[in-house]
Amino acid sequence: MIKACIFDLDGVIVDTAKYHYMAWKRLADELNIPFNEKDNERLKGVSRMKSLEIILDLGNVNLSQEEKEELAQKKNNWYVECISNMDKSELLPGVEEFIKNLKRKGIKVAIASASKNTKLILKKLNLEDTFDAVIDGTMIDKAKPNPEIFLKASDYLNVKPEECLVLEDAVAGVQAAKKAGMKVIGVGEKKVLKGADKVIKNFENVDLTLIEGI
Ligand code: G16
Ligand code: MG
Repeated sequence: MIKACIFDLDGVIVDTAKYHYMAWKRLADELNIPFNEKDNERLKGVSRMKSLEIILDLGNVNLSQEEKEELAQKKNNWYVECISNMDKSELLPGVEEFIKNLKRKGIKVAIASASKNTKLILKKLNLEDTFDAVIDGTMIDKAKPNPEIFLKASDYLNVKPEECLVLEDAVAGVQAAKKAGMKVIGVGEKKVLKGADKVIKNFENVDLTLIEGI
């Protein structure tokens, strides 16, 4: 039986990917590296530094650790500027109602996001007091597809991994959840999120029957 649901943030609760893209695109343009929306798919769910390395690879650019840290910081400043105007209207359709229904049933809810800006985003969305646990990029050493972030969430919630259900939009996230021994519902395209137990397009018209018998 499912006792807790662990939500990814970007792509599940809110679409911050478009803001990440805007900031990365600005940096890539500045570095004269060709970078488009298709390339951007590879950055989803991946850490900030790993994302930068993917972009530098596209341009065959080699930099020192110090230079990379400077660029990652620059991108993050632009990104934070982009999300500073975000509000509740940017919540993905149906997800807030779904979370409310889970809580009414006594099912615990958590966030597990690679983003180091998770707390800021939850504040902007007015969701800072909604979750029983929030595990973000500042609290983990190993990024998805490593299961660390989900195991930490199950630990904080005091719910066994096999009683946790993860909701994820990224392939790396689905793999991480499976490695953690959890059930996983993919949010997005069935053909992309092959490893998930079930896949939904979004949370519109989704009720708790989704998690029954999973
Ligand atoms: C999110 C995004 C990733 C982003 C990562 C780190 O992960 O999907 O594209 O690179 O956070 O973000 P930041 O630069 O804010 O630390 P998730 O796990 O919420 O999908
Ligand atoms: Mg995601």
